[in-house]
Amino acid sequence: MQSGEKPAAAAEVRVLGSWASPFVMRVMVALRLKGVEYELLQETMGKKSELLLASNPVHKKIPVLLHRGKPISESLVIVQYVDEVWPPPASILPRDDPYAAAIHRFWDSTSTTWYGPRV
Ligand SMILES: N[C@@H](CCC(=O)N[C@@H](CS)C(=O)NCC(=O)O)C(=O)O
Repeated sequence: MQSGEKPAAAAEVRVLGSWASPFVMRVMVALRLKGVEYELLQETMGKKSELLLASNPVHKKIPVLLHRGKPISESLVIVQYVDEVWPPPASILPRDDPYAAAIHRFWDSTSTTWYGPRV
């Protein structure tokens, strides 16, 4: 591997984002909890890249997760995807209790509305 080249695992998972965004932070925390290697592609605030516009044409916002080139938008949708794709032992939502998982999702989206992302 040449210097500066990313390992194959990180190349599979890219996050379009910025360190300054709590929504991006939520996605990075989820990936780290799962031990998933990823590459952060920094977006410049106020200047949206062509990749961002093509990957999230509906909202044109960060974060976007690119998994093997396929884009997923909205931080809570991304966290759920990460939880489903990368297996336990680390689990973000309760797997064996759909009611408990629904309550978690309720408070996650509600706290985002009230205070911004908590996780
Ligand atoms: N509901 C979205 C919110 C994402 C969001 O608001 N991202 C901001 C950065 S913190 C953004 O991209 N703002 C640019 C814009 O509004 O054009 C999520 O949870 O991912």
